[in-house]
Amino acid sequence: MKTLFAIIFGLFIITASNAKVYERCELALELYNEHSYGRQYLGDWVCMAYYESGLATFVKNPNSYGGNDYGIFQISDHEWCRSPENPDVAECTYDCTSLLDEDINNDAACAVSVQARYGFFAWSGWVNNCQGTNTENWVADCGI
Ligand SMILES: [Ca+2]
Repeated sequence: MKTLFAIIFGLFIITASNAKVYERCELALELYNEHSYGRQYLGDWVCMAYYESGLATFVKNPNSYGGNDYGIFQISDHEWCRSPENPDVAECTYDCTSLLDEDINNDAACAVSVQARYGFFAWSGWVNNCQGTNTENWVADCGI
């Protein structure tokens, strides 16, 4: 349902701007080549991002803490980025709005911090759809 909402919302936004939606292998290659993500868990990253955001960089959804989750990795303003709803605690130090643009450099860096603390259990999209599956299928044909 969340993904469906993200896709519908995304289609609406795309008509209004050039906001970016990644292809599956495009994301895998960028995380691997430009952000030094390990090969072993690339499938988990792509699967998680698919179910969290539909691989769209501009998705913003309400979270259970009264704030929002932002961007392709749906990073929360509860702990990680700074939003009007949660202006103080921001371990990744930057404004949540910077997680909605087409440049995923800071998204990728922050997601590593989230993953280091909680593993992929930080993301319900991963828990509900990717955990226990053969996530390698998401990147097996990406040539890496
Ligand atoms: Ca960004």
